[in-house]
Amino acid sequence: MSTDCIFCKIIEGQIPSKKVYEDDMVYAFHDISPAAPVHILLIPKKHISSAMELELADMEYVKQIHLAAQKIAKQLGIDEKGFRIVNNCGKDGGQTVSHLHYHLLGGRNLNWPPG
Ligand code: IU
Repeated sequence: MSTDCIFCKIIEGQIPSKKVYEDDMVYAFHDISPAAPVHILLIPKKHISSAMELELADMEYVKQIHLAAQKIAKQLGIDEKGFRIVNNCGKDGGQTVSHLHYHLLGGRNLNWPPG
C-alpha cells in the first residue's frame, strides 16, 4: 500500500470503483474513461510502480492477473471473439498511473498497431 497512490486507495475502498473481480492478489474494475465497450483494469494488490519494477518474487501477481483476465473475459462475454491485454510502461509507453496495471480491452474490433 502506497498512501499517495490512487489505485492503492481503490483497492482499499477509500475511492469508489466499479469492481468486476477480486481475489487475494488481484483487483479489477471498469476504467473510468473506457476506450472500448469493455475496458477493465487489472491491478496487483501489492504496490508495484510499473512493469520495470517487477521482480521475480512478484511473478505470482502477473500469473494471477492473467488467470483473472480469463475469468473476466468469460464473465463479460468477450472470450470467444477475443480481446487485448495491454500494459503501458513509463512516459513514452503512455503510463499515467504509477501502480502496475493491465488494460483488458474488448467488445469491438481493435486496431493494430496502437497509436
Ligand atoms: P495508463 O496505462 O496509465 O494510461 O492507464 C491509466 C488508466 O487508468 C486510464 O485508462 C484511466 O482512464 C484509468 N483511471 C481510472 O480508471 N480511474 C482513475 O481514478 C484514474 C485513472 I486517476
